[in-house]
Amino acid sequence: MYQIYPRSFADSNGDGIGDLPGITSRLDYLVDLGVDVIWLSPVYRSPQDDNGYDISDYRDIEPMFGTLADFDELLTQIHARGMKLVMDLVVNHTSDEHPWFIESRSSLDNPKRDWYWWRDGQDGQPPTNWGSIFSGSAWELDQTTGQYYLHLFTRKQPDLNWENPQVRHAVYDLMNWWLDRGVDGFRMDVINLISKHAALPQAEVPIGEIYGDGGPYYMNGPRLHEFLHEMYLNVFAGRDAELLTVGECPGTSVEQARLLTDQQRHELDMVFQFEHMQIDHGRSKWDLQGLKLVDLKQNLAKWQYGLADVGWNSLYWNNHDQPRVVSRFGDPAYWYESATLLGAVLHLHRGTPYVYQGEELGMTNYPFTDVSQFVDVESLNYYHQAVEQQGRDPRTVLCALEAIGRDNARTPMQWDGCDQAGFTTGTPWLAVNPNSGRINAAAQVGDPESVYSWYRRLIALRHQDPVVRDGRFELLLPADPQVYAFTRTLGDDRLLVVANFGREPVLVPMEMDGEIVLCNYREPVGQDLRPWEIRVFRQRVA
Ligand code: TEU
Ligand code: CA
Repeated sequence: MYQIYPRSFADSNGDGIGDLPGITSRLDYLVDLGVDVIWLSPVYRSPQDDNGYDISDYRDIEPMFGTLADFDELLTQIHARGMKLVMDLVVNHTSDEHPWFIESRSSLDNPKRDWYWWRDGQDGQPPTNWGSIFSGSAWELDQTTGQYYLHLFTRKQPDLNWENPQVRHAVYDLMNWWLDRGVDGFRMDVINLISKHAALPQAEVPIGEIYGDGGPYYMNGPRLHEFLHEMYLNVFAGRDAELLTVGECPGTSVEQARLLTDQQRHELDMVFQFEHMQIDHGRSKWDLQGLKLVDLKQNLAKWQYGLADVGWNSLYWNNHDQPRVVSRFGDPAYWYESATLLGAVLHLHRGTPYVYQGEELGMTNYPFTDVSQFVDVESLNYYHQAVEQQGRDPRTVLCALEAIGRDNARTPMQWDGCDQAGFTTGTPWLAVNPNSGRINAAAQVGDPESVYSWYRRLIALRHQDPVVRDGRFELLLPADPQVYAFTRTLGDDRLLVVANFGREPVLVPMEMDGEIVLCNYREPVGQDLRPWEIRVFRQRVA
């Protein structure tokens, strides 16, 4: 799956913002890469408080991205090339500018009052002490009726009340509207947050924090499986098209993922979970602690073993919420070697690999130097809360924003080495990475030794080799702090993957034999692995 963040992919009309015709103009690049499915981040009408994850009309296109006619043309062109399109469905919350919320907030007895979570405060305090995932309280006082409404994200993203069957059926209706339009499925935004503990209890306040962590009361809630199965019955059952459902599920365990993706249960096809994306930080994403390879291997293996016989994994390092993996887990001194090693390690696991726009080029984090350069609401909210409310050192907070802020993933796609990287003829909404002269598609497409060509080979290998798709995973050398080694076995065929996750040459304490399938150096030499070297062997099982 290839994720497109429409704002930053390709601008066709020079306003500095990516758009649907821009995407259509670049489809052949995706075909050449070998993409099967495109995941399109939201393009619905939205005030853009959270860059489209705050929807005000589910049945129309945000004018800055184009029109419904542009969408239909894009979908036609995607299908004409044998690819599929999965829409990003954001139904845990809407925008506060959605007509449903405008009606709901208008009075205590409005018929849509119960479509959202409205509660009275207590002694001037919000109904619960929960914090928003985007800082501040998870409750906003509404002057019109003097009640508070729940928003796990920004105050412009009020949570829908899924306890209300009218809400659920309104969502199923809009999902059917898009499937009838020809889309091939949905990536469902934070879908495991839709079932809340209806009593909305007070939460524990972690040491040093202002707000409580309401997660135990809204993550993987009591009716989640019921709601997802009801969604299946009302939307997907009975349709003969081959449809795909991916649930973004922060805080989901392997056990829960097995239930969510067990095909006998008809809930989801796969989950997109976050555990491996939290390996390098403490309780909060801003509390950076660096990566320990042993922890990463252990976590990915846990998910490989956990979903080996039931369920299915999403495999990703990058998306629009995560910094660029070559900057986060790789090594700038070995940019090509670490970018290609990271790609191969991921793609050779069992599950569906996701390529986030620009990852196939080895795009890196942006060299931020000042808080004024950030635009992401999550980063800005955190900065103000940490510095102004909690008195934390602005320089330390800025370092965290620079390393893990979401703007790193949202700088414009680097198409060529020309002005604005070929992304726009205007001024981009977010600055282009200054390294676009060196890192860009034009410089890499057609170059057999580019990161792009390496990703193309990884995707082709998965298309050709059943061992990559179906082979059983086994982690080797689990305690080795620098070598990442594993096998994939299917019948008599085995692939052995051995990778040096570091810039020191390393002696691999095991036999490496068989036919070389992939190596990110010109050719394998001897028993030591060079800096960030990966080798993949095909073996016959004895
Ligand atoms: O993200 C889910 C989510 O929990 C994010 O807050 C993510 O964990 C965090 O940004 C990582 O640091 C989804 C969307 O992918 C994200 O873009 C939206 O902002 C969010 O939901 C609200 O819709
Ligand atoms: Ca545009």
